[in-house]
Amino acid sequence: MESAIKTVVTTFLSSTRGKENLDGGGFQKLVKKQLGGLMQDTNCSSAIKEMQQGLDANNDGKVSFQEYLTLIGYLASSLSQSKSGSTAEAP
Ligand SMILES: [Ca+2]
Repeated sequence: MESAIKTVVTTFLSSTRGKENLDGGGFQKLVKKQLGGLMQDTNCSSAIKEMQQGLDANNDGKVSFQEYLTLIGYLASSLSQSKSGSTAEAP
């Protein structure tokens, strides 16, 4: 559990390369490199861009740590639904 939380944090920090927010390119890289197994459309740059816009709560064009956690929460939630045998599919 602790190592998972550390991974979530360090993955974000290494992707921003010292900045506070992930820019579009950093977000593309993060999704393509780290989330290909959990998400569909990770090879499609326009799908990732749409996802980024959906996460961008304050509309600054970047993904903050809070906005990134929204994505992690969403992925964790859909993973837990699939593991618990729910028939609900991710939209
Ligand atoms: Ca933002």
